[in-house]
Amino acid sequence: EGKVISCKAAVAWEAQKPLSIETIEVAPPKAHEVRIMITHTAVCHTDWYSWSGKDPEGIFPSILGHEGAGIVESVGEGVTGFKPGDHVIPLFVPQCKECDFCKHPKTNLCQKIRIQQGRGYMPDGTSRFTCKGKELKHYMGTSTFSEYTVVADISLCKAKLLLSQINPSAPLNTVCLLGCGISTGYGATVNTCKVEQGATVAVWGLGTVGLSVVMGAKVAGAKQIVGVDMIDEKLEAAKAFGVTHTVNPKTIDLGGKKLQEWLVENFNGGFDFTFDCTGNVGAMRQALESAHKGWGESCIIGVAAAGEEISTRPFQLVTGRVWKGTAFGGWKSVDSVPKLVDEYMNKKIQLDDFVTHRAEFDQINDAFDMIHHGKGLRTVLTV
Ligand code: NAD
Ligand code: DAO
Ligand code: ZN
Ligand code: ZN
Repeated sequence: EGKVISCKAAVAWEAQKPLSIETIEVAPPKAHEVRIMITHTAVCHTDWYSWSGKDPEGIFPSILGHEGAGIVESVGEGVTGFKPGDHVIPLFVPQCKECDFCKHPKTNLCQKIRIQQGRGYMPDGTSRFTCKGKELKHYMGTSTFSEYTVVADISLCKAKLLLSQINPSAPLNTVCLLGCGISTGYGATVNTCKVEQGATVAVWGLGTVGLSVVMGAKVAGAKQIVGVDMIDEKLEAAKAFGVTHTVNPKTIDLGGKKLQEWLVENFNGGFDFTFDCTGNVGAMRQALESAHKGWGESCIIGVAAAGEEISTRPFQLVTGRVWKGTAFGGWKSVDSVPKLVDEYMNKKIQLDDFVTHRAEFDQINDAFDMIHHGKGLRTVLTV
C-alpha cells in the first residue's frame, strides 16, 4: 500500500507492433482511485482496432485491455466503496451518478471523466504507468493488460452476487467477459431495442458481440433469429446460441439482388429488429434496410474505422425504419454489471460458451491474431 509496484504488463509501444511484455512501474492510487491486481483479461475486437492504428484516438505507448477482472490491492483517499481484497470488474463506461448523463434515464454515457479518459489519462490528467523511464498512457480508463492497473473509483464495480449471502464471489475467469462484449450485445437487446416476445431478429457479425445479441434475443423470446456472417464456421457455431437461420452473403445465391432485398423478400418483409456487430458500414446499411417497413429498428454496435460514414436513402426512415446505436449495451455500468453477474450465476445468461480459448498472459499476441482472423470467440488470459 502506498508504494510503487513493479510488475509485468503488455506494452503497446506503437501501432501494429506486437505487444511487448515488459516490467513496468505502477504508482499508488491517488484520491478516488483504486489499484487492482488483474487476474484475468480477454481480448475484444476494439483492443485490436486501437492497436491497428485505425482508431484516431488510439494513443501510444499505452497499456490496452478493457475486458478484465481482478482483486483490489489498495485504494486512494476518499474511496468508500472498495477495500483491498474485493473482487472487481473495471468498467470502460463509468457511472459517477452525479453528471447530467448519469441523472438522465435514457443514457449510460457518464461524462465525468470522459475527456481525460479519451486522452489516456487518469481524471487528474496524469498517468500511473511508467516503463524504462517513459510515461505509458492508460486505455479506456481500464488498461487490463497488466498485472496491476489503476482505475477511477467510478469505473469499477464488485464482481459478486447481490442476492446471495452464501456464495459471494463469482469466478473472475469468466465474469471478466462482462466488462465489454457480452454485456454490450445483451444490453443492445434488452435496453436499447427492448426486443419483444415473438419478435423477428437479424444479426450481422457472429463474434462475441453478435452472439450475445442472439443470446439476448432468445432470452426475450424472439421467434426467429437470422445470423449473417461471411465465415461458415461462425454461422455453424451460432446455431448453438439460438440462431434459427444462417446467411453467408458471400456464398448464397441472391439471384442478382442486394442482400437486403433478398432478406426482405424471403423473411416476411424484413425484421422487427436488426443489429450490426461487424463495424462494417456496408453491413450497417444492409441491416437498416432489412428492418421491416413501418416499424423495424436497426441498432449499430460495431465500431467503424476512422473516417467511415454510413448512408441510406432518407426514404428508408421516412417509411418508418429507425436507426439507433449503443455503447456498452446501454447499461448504467456500476449499477448494472453486478446484476449481470447475478444473472450469470443464476443461469439466466451464460458466459462459459464464449470462452473458446484460455492461455497465459505472455500469449497475448496470439490472442490478438485470433480475434483478427475470426478464430474462436474470446481468449481469456490468466494475468
Ligand atoms: P469479432 O471480430 O469477434 O466479430 C465480428 C464478426 O463480424 C466476425 O465473425 C466477422 O466474420 C463478421 N463480419 C465482418 N464483416 C462482416 C460483414 N460485412 N457481414 C457480415 N459479417 C461480417 O468482434 P467482436 O468482439 O464481436 O466485436 C464486434 C464489433 O463490435 C467490433 O466492431 C467491436 O469494435 C464492436 N464493439 C462495440 C461495442 C460498443 O459498446 N458499441 C462494444 C464491444 C465491441
Ligand atoms: O462518452 O463519448 C463517450 C464515449 C464513451 C465510450 C463509448 C465507446 C463505445 C464503443 C467502444 C467499443 C467498446 C469496447
Ligand atoms: Zn470491447
Ligand atoms: Zn456521470
